[in-house]
Amino acid sequence: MSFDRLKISKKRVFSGIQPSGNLHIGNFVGVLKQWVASQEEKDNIFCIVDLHAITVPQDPKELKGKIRELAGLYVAAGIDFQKSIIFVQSHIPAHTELAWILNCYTPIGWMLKMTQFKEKSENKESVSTGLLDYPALMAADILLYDTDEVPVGEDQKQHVELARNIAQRFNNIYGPTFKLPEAVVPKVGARIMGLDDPTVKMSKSNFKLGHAVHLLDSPEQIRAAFARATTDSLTEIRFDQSRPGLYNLLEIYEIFSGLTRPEIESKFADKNYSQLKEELAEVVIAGLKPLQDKYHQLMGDPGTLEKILAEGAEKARQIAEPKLREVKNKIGLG
Ligand code: ATP
Ligand code: LTN
Repeated sequence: MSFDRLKISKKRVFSGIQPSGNLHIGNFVGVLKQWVASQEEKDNIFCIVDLHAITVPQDPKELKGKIRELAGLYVAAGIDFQKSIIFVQSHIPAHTELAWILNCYTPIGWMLKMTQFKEKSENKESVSTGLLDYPALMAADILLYDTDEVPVGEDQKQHVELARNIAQRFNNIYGPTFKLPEAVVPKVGARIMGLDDPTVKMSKSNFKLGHAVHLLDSPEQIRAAFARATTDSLTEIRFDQSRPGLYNLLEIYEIFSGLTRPEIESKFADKNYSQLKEELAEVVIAGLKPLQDKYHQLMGDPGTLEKILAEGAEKARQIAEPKLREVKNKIGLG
């Protein structure tokens, strides 16, 4: 068996993305690239968190398609299912069961403080209890697998800290049960901003034209999105955080080109914004091409993906179920 569960010296990594909306370059640089880079030295588990997606309304047919699409994108981005576990959250009932238990050890005030809940519930007529409770399910995801590290974008740090607090509280009552996880946020690219509005995070659930570059966008769509990106009325091209539109474009360029900041600044010293946007589009198109090719190849062969997900669920179950049993025993259930 190429998957070696006995290498306990490796750090356990768990992370997930919701199968809602279209994956964008923020998700790619903020998390997917990190996941792929850590495959050799870490023991990775990557989840398609479909139960989190239903905290806001979803069309059933579309959701089903999005789950497969996201699994395909994980593999196309370079996650090797022989080295890492890839699985769908709802295939393992232990996640919802532990989430319920953790709920009962989490003060409601902790949930009400979460920035994501405040943002997502703002100005909504009706908000599901699931949206408020979302971090308990995320804590269950993480704690079921004795996770050491959780690679996420900046916006999810608070949820990982909450998972840690819940774990600590449970351990204080019942003795050592859960490992205390840590969020790992990339130095560059942890928060790619919207191209239409560089004051908001690029987001899968923002469907405004020109807001994001999606991983499966055509070269024409990518060129058009960058061409209309919001900048400012100045001319000098340099990394300056007080000019958020330009800074965001340069940060994307930095990640996709692999050049250093001084190299980039000197490259664009005599160029204007539209030249930067054109070159940026080309570097992103080239950077996404291998992923897109692999994705289309994989989706043409549906059996392979089903097999990857079935194997992944089996491996995940072998870790999650004993942990859940341990928790239930400690609290007097079962
Ligand atoms: P939504 O807006 O629907 O909540 P999202 O774009 O935030 O979606 P998620 O599924 O919530 O995407 O996030 C997947 C992962 O990508 C998370 O770890 C998150 O922190 C990271 N991420 C999301 N947006 C960005 C971004 N703009 N820059 C860097 N990382 C990001
Ligand atoms: N809340 C995360 C997705 C998510 C997750 C997790 C990330 C659900 N469970 C466990 C890391 C670990 C998000 O919205 N990006």
